[in-house]
Amino acid sequence: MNLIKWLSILLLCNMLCSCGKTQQPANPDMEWWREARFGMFVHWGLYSVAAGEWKGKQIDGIGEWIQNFAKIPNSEYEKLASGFTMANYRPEEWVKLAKNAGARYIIFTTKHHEGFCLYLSSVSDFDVERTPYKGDPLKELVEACRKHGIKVGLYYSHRQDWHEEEAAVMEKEYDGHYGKPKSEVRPDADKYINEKALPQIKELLTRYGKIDLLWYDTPMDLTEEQSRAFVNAVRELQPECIVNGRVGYDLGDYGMLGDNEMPCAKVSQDLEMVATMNRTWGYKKNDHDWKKPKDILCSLIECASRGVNYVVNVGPKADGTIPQPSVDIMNFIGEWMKTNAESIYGTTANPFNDNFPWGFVTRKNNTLYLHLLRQPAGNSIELKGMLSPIEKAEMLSSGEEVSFSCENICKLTLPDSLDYERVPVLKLTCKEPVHFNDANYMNESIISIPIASGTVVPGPEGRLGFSEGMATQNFRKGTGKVLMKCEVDSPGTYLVRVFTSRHWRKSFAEGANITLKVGNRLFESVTLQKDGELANVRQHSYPETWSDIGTVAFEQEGTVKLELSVNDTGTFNRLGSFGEDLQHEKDDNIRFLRIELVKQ
Ligand code: H79
Repeated sequence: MNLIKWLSILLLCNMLCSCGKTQQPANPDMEWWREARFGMFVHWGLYSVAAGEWKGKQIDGIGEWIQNFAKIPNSEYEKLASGFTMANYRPEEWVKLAKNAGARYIIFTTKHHEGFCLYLSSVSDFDVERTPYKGDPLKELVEACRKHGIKVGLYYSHRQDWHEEEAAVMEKEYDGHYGKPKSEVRPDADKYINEKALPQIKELLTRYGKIDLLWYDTPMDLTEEQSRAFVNAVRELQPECIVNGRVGYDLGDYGMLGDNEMPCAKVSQDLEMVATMNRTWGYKKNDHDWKKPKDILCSLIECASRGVNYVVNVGPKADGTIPQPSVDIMNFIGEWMKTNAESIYGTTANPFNDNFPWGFVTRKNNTLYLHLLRQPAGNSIELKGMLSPIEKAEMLSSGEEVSFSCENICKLTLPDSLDYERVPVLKLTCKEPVHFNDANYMNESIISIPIASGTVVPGPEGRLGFSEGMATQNFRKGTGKVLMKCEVDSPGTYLVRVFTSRHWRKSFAEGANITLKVGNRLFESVTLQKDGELANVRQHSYPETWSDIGTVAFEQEGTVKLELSVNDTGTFNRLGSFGEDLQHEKDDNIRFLRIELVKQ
């Protein structure tokens, strides 16, 4: 082949490759994000000035929604800007707080639903220029992040903007919001998107250097085309920037969970859980309902054990100080991470199906990390699904060796003096990448069977599935059944306990009715009762409830099959933002989490 021919082939290849690139921009590398596992959210805006109070009245609900909840007209809401002093704003201190806690990225609200920009925008004058602060808080924060090696995530509310009439979402509007009656408001989402939202995204992605993550929120009624425009803007300007799932239509680089929605089993895609430390994202001076530091740490661990990133929120006050309980929580996590971070960063989910009663498991190649939330019964742990011989067992923080034996079953005997308030981590090293059996076994008298460990058989009216957080979805009469199994190694009588959860705006459904087969025992047409609700970090967002439906006796050891179907989803009361009953509705799904067989 002559040189000219070679060159023309090369040229052609080159053209083809570059064409391909412009048509289909490559997805960003998720490496740093998967490795990170832990981030810090910052909600800061004019709502931080109101601090949950309007005209001397406490306003219920999440603080950053105060304009909507208290029906504040823009002309009045704008006045909050003069109180947004940021007088004690020390971005480097925020970044150090995140970094010392072990967070690898920060997500900062550049514009929340209120429409106010926490940076100097040329597109809108509803920005920090209206405050007493001289400077660009975003620029300073980004610089501090860079200095300390923290990745930069920007929150931008791309659909809701209560400052712009064009962006009006009619069901949320009130008379006088834009200085005129609701009937005269004329929304034009395209105009808002083209003239404010997209130009501002462009500002954010061109003025502050490298942005690592764009965090959109509440896509609501956007069309797929509109959502796509928000993704494309990022791909064009910063192709390495990750886009979160809430951009809409599954177009982001990872999936989405609800606010404060903890997954209930290991997940099957990249996911991130965002969580509050109390009941609000934006600062509220009277919200003292703080989760305990250990609970927040355990949420981080639990998320990691499901293969999910955990992003915890702080809501600074208008002067820039972060509430002390939040600082204490971050420091508590940091103290733990100092010696245990290896069990979080770059790990993947618990390889076993078991929900261990003593805590959570993460994994990295040849290593398993057992996070001990409480002392295991008998001070020992049996890892029944473990197939790889253990080479070494030690406490991660101290290096203290832990004795074990792996004959039939791997059994570990823990040191006596562990402080479970500090969540010790047991590190198990194997010679080879860990092999395991994903059957459901009994631990401490409970066989815990995640519904997501089962297989789905579709029904005449469709196919039930699993939500991102691995609760059942679309599960009602006619959408099929779930087949599960467990291993019974101790014959006897077991109580059958069914766990479901609900959205916090729904009451527990009345008349939800299921059929469950456990081995040879058939529980036919059982109406679920609320026999108890767990008091855990989920109780304000997706409360978990159990129903005891009866007992079953196993005469011998062996594999037991289970089969679950729904006869009726029941009805629930839709609760308003403030807990009031709004309407009575038929439910369209039962969110099953797991079944427990509890040895009697
Ligand atoms: O920024 C935080 C929240 O303000 C934001 N996402 C996190 C990260 C968020 N905005 N909207 N939503 C989450 C969905 C929730 C909507 C609700 Fe409501 C607000 C439910 C109750 C109050 C709107 C008003 C729907 C019902 C009443």
